[in-house]
Amino acid sequence: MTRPRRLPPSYQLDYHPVMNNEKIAKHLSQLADLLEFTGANSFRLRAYRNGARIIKELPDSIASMIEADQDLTNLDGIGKGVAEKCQELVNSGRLKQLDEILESVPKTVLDLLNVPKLGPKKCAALFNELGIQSLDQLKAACEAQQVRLLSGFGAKTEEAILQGIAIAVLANERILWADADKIAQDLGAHMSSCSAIRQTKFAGSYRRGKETVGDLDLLVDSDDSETVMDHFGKYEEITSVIVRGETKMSVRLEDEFQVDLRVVPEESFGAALQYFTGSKDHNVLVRGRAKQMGLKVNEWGVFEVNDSDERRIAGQSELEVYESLDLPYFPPEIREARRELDWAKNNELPELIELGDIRGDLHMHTTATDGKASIEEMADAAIAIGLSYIAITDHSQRVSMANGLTPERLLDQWKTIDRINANRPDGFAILKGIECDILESGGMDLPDEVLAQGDFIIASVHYGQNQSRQQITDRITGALENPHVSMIAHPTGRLLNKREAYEVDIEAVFQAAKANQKMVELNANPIRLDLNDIHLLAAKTHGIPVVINTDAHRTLGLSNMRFGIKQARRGCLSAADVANTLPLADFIKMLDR
Ligand code: DGT
Ligand code: CA
Ligand code: CA
Ligand code: ZN
Repeated sequence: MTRPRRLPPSYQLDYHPVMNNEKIAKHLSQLADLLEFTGANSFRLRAYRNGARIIKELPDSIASMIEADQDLTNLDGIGKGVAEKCQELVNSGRLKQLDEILESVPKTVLDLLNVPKLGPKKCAALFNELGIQSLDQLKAACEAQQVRLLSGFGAKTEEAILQGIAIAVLANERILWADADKIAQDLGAHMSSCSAIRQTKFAGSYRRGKETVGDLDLLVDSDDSETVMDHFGKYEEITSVIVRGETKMSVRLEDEFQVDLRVVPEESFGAALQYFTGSKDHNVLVRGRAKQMGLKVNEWGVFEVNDSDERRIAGQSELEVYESLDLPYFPPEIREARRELDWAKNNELPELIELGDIRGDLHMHTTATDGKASIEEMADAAIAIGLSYIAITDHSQRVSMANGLTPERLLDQWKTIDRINANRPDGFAILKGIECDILESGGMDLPDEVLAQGDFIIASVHYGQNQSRQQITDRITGALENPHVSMIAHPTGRLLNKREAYEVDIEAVFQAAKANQKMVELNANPIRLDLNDIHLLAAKTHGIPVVINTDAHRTLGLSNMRFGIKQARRGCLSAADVANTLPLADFIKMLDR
């Protein structure tokens, strides 16, 4: 391998910490996508896409490997071409080839790739044959019925594209909470080295734990806004400054993601935090309450207003703001103007679930199907994070592309689990489970006499997601009527920013779950978060036990539980509403109902 060109130290410092594996992967897959628009040969595209996938999941930093002069081509699936691109990225922060393509292909074509079911090939055809460069133009072309004329498209595809544009537009505007969290952690760390700052807090939808976040709202408690803004401006991920005022500054990071900074004095910090946490509708209720009491509340504090002057009675802490209005402290996740004010009035504010309440994780995969770790490795990782039981729930045979389990392989796996359990001295339990598909025609993918031998049977819809509302609802309620099924997984099938929920009558699902004493899942994968917050509150109201699961496909996936907890809190769930907060014996009792 040729030695990477050594760059002046300052230049390296600019890029090394920034060019992490995730970014390298993103550049590579963008390069592949854009090459597709130029009609490049597919062999190279595949190499870049594979490289991107591998690098994204690599535990070691590519930048450090390059710095240590290690040969990247020793990594499985990384060839000379990809290795060279990595070097170029780490050394210069850019890819010359990518810059060149962008001179003739506008970057907005990449937005087309966010339309569900529109792969790179079809997007390239739209660009090359119809000159479509953006979602707006795509919409216009669909409406003018031009898209259906292209070979390989047709009226049905055109219709589907038109429907998918909305989700693609949204994907451009909002990012997953988990991705916002990465930015917040990183930016928070950057801000913490500024000595002019007393405290920082992220407010807005991020603080409320909303499943997707439009922009980040950063509040800083300081008397020296110039120093704070200078420091903020040095954050290495900033691509442009939108506006800088006296105490406010807005910037864009990569992909146009916006961060709003506000510097506020100590005596107003709590009021500002309350105001900018929102939601807007919650604030309307709070202001209404203040008005009733003859008070005024804004981002500077709570004030008594007399004819000529105002006197501040609260503002330094959020708690103080709420207390001055005779209100309890509202956890940010429930500030959505749903029922929180009524609950407060009746002293019924729920005590929300916390990560530490969780004792088990009942949905995960192993190397037997599409997981990356063995049963024992998953168990050890679960023990390490403090769980006392798990269920191993690989896919069933219908999911052939994930090597789904036949009855024979499943029964074998369960024997193995029995053996592992028998040899464990620590009391940790592995439940024998399966994520059994609900077939397109209805009914379970594995025979009853097999399911009867398991401890925790999950029913899932993976195929036939385009069926009618009646068909899908019938399939799910049918599964809930099966005596061996314990829980329905990711009940609506939505993938945030990627795929709408399938058509399902969720109320009918709840009725069936209730009638058959079954559980419903809150899938904690940050792209699923399924059930959503509104559904969760409905499930709670029906008294249907919710199970929060990670659906982990590797040991690290078990740590996704925290995303599920955020969502559960938004759904106003307490520990008592969530079955996997129970000790094992009680959980099993609940299964045996
Ligand atoms: P996002 O960014 O779209 O995910 O949602 P938020 O809730 O973070 O909204 P954002 O960033 O526009 O504003 C942050 C908070 O500031 C919002 O939740 C409530 C407060 N806020 C902003 N503008 C207004 C306003 O015009 N009236 C009131 N009452 N509150 C506002
Ligand atoms: Ca925001
Ligand atoms: Ca904002
Ligand atoms: Zn699964």
